[in-house]
Amino acid sequence: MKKNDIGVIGMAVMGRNLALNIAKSGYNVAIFNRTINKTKDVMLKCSEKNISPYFLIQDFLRSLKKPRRILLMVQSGQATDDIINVLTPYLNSGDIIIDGGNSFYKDTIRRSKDLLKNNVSFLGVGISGGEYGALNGPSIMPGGQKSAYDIVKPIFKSIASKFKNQPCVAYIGPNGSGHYVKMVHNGIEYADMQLISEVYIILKNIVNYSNKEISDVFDIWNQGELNSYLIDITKNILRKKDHNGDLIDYVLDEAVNKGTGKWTCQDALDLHESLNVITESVFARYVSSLKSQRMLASKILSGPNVSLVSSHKDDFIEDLRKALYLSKIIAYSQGFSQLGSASKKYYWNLKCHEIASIFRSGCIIQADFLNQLVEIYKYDNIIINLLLSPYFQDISKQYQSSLRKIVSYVVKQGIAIPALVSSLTYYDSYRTSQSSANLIQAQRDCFGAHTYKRNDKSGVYHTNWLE
Ligand code: NBP
Repeated sequence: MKKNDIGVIGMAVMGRNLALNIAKSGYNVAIFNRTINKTKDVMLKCSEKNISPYFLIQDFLRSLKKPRRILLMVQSGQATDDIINVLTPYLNSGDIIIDGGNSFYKDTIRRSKDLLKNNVSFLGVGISGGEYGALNGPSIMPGGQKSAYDIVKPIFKSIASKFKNQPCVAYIGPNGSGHYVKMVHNGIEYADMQLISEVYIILKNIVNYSNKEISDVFDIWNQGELNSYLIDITKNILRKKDHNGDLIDYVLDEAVNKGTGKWTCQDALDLHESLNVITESVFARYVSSLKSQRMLASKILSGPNVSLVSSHKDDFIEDLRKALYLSKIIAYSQGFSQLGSASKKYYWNLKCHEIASIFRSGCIIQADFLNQLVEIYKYDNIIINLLLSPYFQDISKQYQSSLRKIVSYVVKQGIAIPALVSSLTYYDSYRTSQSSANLIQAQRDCFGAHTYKRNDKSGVYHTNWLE
């Protein structure tokens, strides 16, 4: 009997679409799901000849070519450990487990170590692009043993999205690095989405534009330097109708999250990375989820009346475009700076130009401006901050006053724009040669004898400040 090239476990939306994508690429695929009805449902709906369903894990594993390649597409966390425990007794030396879920990178490091004891390879693979990407071409971020990656590479290259004919997959590095890059990718995604949603609320509440007019603005912006997948889908979302009018007006304003943004921020704190744009974007989702409290507070707490932009609308919208672009650059700078720190801490040797390069198609944060990142990192993989590269320096010089104008105008209107404000705060903090931290050091030394350094001579000092 013909053996399968790969097995996919987990027939929810991502697993089934990846299995179909792999089968479309000409590979024989075995599929398995804990609840057998989902496997039956895939078979009912798919016309691919080279997909075979299995209802017993032993049959599924027996059907695979050796070394066996098993792609897990199950819920991250306990479910992933559970399925690995189910598989472990049947695995042989050389078999490869590929975790394509959004697993926490420290879990990946642990699982990798555990499985290696039995000579089983473990790849922690970030897969981005949602259900559409899974079916038609995702961006793939594989981490783990290079020798195991080389065995699955042909499959990944066939199914990945293509940017100018180049597959959006690149070996990221050892153990948890692939999942780490996916985690930070998701953190950047949170910031990108939050920034776009702040621009939407400004156009709606301050420019007084209809959804159609806002959509038209995004459409125009999408033809320039802001061109990206997220702007493109936003343009389309704002045009979607239902029987009551524009569907967007009926979507409850409570943003949900699955935790990858939170992990990115937690890790940034450990690495001492200033990740304020992404962190504020996570907090913004948390505040949004307090809908009933917000409804109550809206009746109790006061703020200014919104004064609409009536004259110079075009100038205001152009400032808004520049503010969005500069803020987006700052969010990506922060995310990539975090990748640099993690790379140093874990000795991953991350190649930022390759990471930016595989983000250019198939994934949620794909954007034209990633071409700039690729060029910058090709030239200097360890640039201390993207804002210091000649290209982004230039944009910052030209656009910072627009960001400033937008932030000050909108804050005066009492409309919350945490990500735009954080971008400007970061920008100004980063370019300050003399900050207020001297006072913090003095306070620390005053109440806790924590000592301080001086700017006029070397050494460590303590002063009895209150004497
Ligand atoms: P879900 O994250 O909703 O997971 C559902 C799958 O996990 C089902 O197949 C379910 O089997 C299986 N599962 C669970 Br729950 N507990 C299990 C257990 N103890 N043993 C075996 N299987 C178990 O599916 P998804 O949205 O397709 O995502 C799959 C993975 O890909 C996740 O890690 C997710 O974070 C990641 N991801 C998702 C997206 C996206 O856009 N959805 C994008 C990128 C990455 P059952 O049918 O028997 O309950």
